[in-house]
Amino acid sequence: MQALASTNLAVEKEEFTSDALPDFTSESYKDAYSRINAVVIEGEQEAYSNFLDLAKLIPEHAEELVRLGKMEKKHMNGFCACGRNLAVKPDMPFAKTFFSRLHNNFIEAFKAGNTTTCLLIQCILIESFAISAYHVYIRVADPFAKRITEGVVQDEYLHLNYGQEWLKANLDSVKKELMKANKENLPLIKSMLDEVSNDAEILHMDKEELMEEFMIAYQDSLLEIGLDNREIARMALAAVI
Ligand code: PL3
Ligand code: FE2
Ligand code: FE2
Repeated sequence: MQALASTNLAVEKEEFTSDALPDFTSESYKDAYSRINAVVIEGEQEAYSNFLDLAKLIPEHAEELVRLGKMEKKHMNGFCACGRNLAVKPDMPFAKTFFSRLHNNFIEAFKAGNTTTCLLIQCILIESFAISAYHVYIRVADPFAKRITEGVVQDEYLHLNYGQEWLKANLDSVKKELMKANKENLPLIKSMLDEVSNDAEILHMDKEELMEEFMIAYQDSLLEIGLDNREIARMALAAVI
């Protein structure tokens, strides 16, 4: 009786402890991975095209922005390889819909020449989202994907940093637009996270941990841009109200 009880306990621990690695070959893992992998591939692809657009908005930094954009293409290829390695076909239609609202907001801002909004969407929100997701994923990824993701996450800090520095240098004149763009787009990040949290859970990525990592990257960057605690708190609240 006692032996049975302790066996059950061991099984439970194996299944529910989030630091245990998932079974990368199970059907449920591959099914969830088909959407998460697609989201990441689509995110990298859109990031590439967003950086090319940013190069047009900030011609004096065009060379640097194109260089940053090319990194995104490499990231995309890396994540395509991760899917292939697990014999998973990414669900690209799902990912296109997943990004559509944020993508439309970026395109609209680009067409209107709203550089601040474009930088907030790509460099602050999307890059913080990527950094948080990749950090959490690295802890529970298969060895091949872990190696790829570790390389990618280093680059994402350069992307975050670019936006941060530009916004910092222009803060006085862009603050109002920054606040407005944040109010419109941070809630989209929150609902995107909600939308993939069940799939992420199957990959052993904890939702609270994802939110925590996101908030760290996001708030750190706002602090670096030069906003004060009250302004940062006000901006972060846009995610919950
Ligand atoms: C820009 O460099 C990259 C844009 C990608 C954004 C991806 C966000 C991913 C959220 C999905 C949550 C878990 C994924 C982790 C797995 C690789
Ligand atoms: Fe990237
Ligand atoms: Fe990036």
